[in-house]
Amino acid sequence: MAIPQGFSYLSSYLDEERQRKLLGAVRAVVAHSPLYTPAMPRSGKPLSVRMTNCGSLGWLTDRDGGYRYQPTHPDTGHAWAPIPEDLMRLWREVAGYAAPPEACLINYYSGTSRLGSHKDADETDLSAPVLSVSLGDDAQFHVGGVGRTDPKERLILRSGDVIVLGGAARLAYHGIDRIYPGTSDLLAEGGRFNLTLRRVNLPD
Ligand code: MD3
Ligand code: FE
Repeated sequence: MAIPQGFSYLSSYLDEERQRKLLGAVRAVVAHSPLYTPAMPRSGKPLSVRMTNCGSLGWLTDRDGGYRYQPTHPDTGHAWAPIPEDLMRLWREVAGYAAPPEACLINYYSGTSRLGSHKDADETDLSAPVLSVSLGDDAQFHVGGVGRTDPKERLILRSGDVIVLGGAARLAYHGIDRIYPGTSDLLAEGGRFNLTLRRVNLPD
């Protein structure tokens, strides 16, 4: 099966020093905006991944409001912290898109978390790529096509890997099947952070 056009996998893009620096920045964001447990629209079924954000907008989901971007944390009501400069630099290095990201969704996976197949389409600017950074334990990732039942390709995402999702890949179904606990020493508590940088609104 073919990985969609516009899927760019930068294996081991971040060396260990850069991963540690980025992790420090993630810790500071989480101290300001704690990880919360998102819930599915309507059913309220909790996701097994915990989430927070940084940037002028953050993506979230809860039972009553559904999927959306908003400028404040759902529990604290505070504005999200700014996107750390190291992540803004990474976007300029690899995104190939002039306007800066507005949102950085931070997902935290424990050893038993997964993320079901979905596509990311809540953004107005779908011509901008999504940029993904993996930190911590290995994860089995799948990516398919623009249809839910299109054939899927699986690969292992490791700490320091970066993916750029542009072009047709931007609207492809994807998800995380499982985490491989104990495969990275980066996080003392184990598990995995995934950061996704997103442009939400069309640039002026
Ligand atoms: C392919 N995150 O936050 S990152 C998400 O590892 C999300 O936490 C996963 O899916 C994670 O929405 C996968 C890789 C990724 C991110 C966005 C994509 C792949 C994508 C958007 C379109 C196609
Ligand atoms: Fe996604």
